[in-house]
Amino acid sequence: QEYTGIKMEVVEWSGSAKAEIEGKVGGRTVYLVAATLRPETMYGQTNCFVGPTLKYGVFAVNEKEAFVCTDRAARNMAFQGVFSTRGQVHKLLDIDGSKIVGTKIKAPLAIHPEVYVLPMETVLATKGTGVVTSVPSDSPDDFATLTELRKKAEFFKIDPSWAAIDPVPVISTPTYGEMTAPVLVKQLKINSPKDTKQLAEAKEIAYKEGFYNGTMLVGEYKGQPVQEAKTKVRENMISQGLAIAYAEPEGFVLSRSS
Ligand code: ZZB
Repeated sequence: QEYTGIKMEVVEWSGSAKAEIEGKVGGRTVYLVAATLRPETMYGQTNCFVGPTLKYGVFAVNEKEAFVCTDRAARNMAFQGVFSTRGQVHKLLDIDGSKIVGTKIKAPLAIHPEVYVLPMETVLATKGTGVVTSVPSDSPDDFATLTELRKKAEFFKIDPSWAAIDPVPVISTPTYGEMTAPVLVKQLKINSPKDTKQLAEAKEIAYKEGFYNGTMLVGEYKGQPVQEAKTKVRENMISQGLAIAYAEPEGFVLSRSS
């Protein structure tokens, strides 16, 4: 899989992360790196997700920057020329996903430029970077989780203001309009992030509809087909230093049967 790793710069650490990080990153700018297959949807980011029970590391990229992702992703990055010394991982510290929740970060290209990190129980440690940027307008998983978090903020130990940004229309499709994911979640009667079977089906439909029939509603490629905008947005983000290329051989993704 050829992912785009979106660099989400930390603006303000959560209280618990601040205590852990203090004095350990040597003045580096720290980014959460979110693996996405839909770079053209980045205009509609409303938050970011980490797995609350997953373990993350903060890894030095060079003297100036550090990335937050899983150990597994850092090892892959080391062999893709992401870090200053090829093949070498320089971990600055370990940190639990639950402690990163509540951190305020920048969301590159997004209409809402600053968003918060929220917990998502279905984030897989075996895929991507373990960090997922959230686009609830076009990702059924993101919409289902955001809806659940809003309903039960206290249970999930989040401040409701962290989940306050509503889905933003970024792509229009002939069948589902400007809110592909919310429409599919309703049509397939998805009530919670635990409805994994229907969510997998919704994701498949949303991917196909967006890719083959979607039109950009915002941004530099407004009015253009998603098929054309996708690679252009990706390349622009990478050349502007807002994202990195992050590849993952299919065979490494243990959770997938295909
Ligand atoms: C933003 C986004 C916007 C995404 C969208 C999807 C959609 P795949 O096909 O299974 O590889 N993702 C990335 N890493 C993880 C992880 N570790 N655990 C769970 N989910 C993860 O799926 C890749 C997509 O799954 C990624 O692209 C990411 O969410 C999420 F409008 O990033 B995406 C219809 C999907 N729409």
